Amino acid sequence: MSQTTQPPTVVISGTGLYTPQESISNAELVATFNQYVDLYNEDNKAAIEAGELEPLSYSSEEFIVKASGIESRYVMNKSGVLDPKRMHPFIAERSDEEQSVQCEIAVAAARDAMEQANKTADDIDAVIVACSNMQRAYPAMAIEVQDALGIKGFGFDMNVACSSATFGLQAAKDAILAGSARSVLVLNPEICSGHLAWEDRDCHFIFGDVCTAMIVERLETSTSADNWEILGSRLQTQFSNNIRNNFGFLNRCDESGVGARDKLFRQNGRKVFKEVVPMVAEMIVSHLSDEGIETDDLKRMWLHQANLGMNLLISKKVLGREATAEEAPVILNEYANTSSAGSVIAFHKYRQDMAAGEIGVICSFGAGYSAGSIIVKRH
Ligand code: CO8
Repeated sequence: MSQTTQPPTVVISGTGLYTPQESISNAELVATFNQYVDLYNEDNKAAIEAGELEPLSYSSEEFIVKASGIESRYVMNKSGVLDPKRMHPFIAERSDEEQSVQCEIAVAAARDAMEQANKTADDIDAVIVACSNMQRAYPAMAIEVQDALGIKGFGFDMNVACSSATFGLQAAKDAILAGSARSVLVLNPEICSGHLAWEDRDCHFIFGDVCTAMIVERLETSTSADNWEILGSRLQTQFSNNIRNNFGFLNRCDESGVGARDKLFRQNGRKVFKEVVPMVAEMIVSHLSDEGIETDDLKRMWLHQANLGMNLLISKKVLGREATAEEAPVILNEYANTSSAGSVIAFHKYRQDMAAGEIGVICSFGAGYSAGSIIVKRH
């Protein structure tokens, strides 16, 4: 007679957050942007009057809050972004012997998560750095972080844009289940300010910088006071050009494109909104149903934080009614869109009130398109 063994219970046993010290309000952002518009229109007066160039238009605080729900964003450097003659952060290059900026913020978030999970470097076998943009091509950011923390084992980078954290979580869970690691550190160091076109009114307000961290391990190895069992994970991708950034190592092979607008983030926000909302709502509903969970039993949705209207619509489609602020917590008002880190910030900040046995979903969506749903239960 064959005996079936239950797969081990995999948990998120700790989370960490690094928040940059500097923050930019919509009022500050718009004031700088409008000064930039005045300078641009003055510099290009002749071409604009000759009809060869379109003048730029002002941005507005009212528009930003109404269209997105964003009120401020944290950044690694404020003075560069708020200089109308510069319009991007100052982040000094460092020598090969110094710790890189992205590694530094990842280490800060990692220490926070390790403390919460009661883990030392010796307990961890793998580091995954999962985010929208890596600071360099190689060596992998994850290997630098691994070295900085004194973790043995292995590390690798992965990029699935805004869904990097959920994809990283599934990769971590799978590594634990396969036995290739006892405990995995997943990091999302998002320095979005470095690849945002601050001169473009359509998107200059959207992004902020942050880093999140998670520890994933077996329940039986956890000594944390706060364990979240991963009941199931589901990932989905569908190719779309509606969110795109063409920055890459082949750029220099065609000088005509170097520094062109397409080498920074750009999107067709309306289309993204329309196409991604139903895709994500259907994914959560079908994932819950396949796991045998009633939507009435879903206590919380830690959704990707891109747009308030989007989150209100997704949570309404999932629940069949409007979600309360507790059911779908919002952090994008303070942090803006922090790409893959958004849903993890929400999970980090808004879970302590939940009781043992209560269920929530960490959900990401963004460029690719890519979407991820991780259903968790408080242990
Ligand atoms: N101030 C005043 N007016 C403005 C501004 C502004 N700042 N910006 C645009 N307008 C104008 C437009 O020109 C337009 O005018 P008109 O009607 O005359 O043409 C009007 O306002 C309406 O503009 P939109 O249609 O663009 O406005 P929306 O209501 O659609 O709002 C949003 C725009 C907020 C972008 C919205 O569409 C949205 O949030 N969509 C969802 C996008 C989304 O979720 N994207 C996910 C991207 S994140 C991701 O995948 C990670 C990528 C990697 C990270 C990159 C880091 C840099």
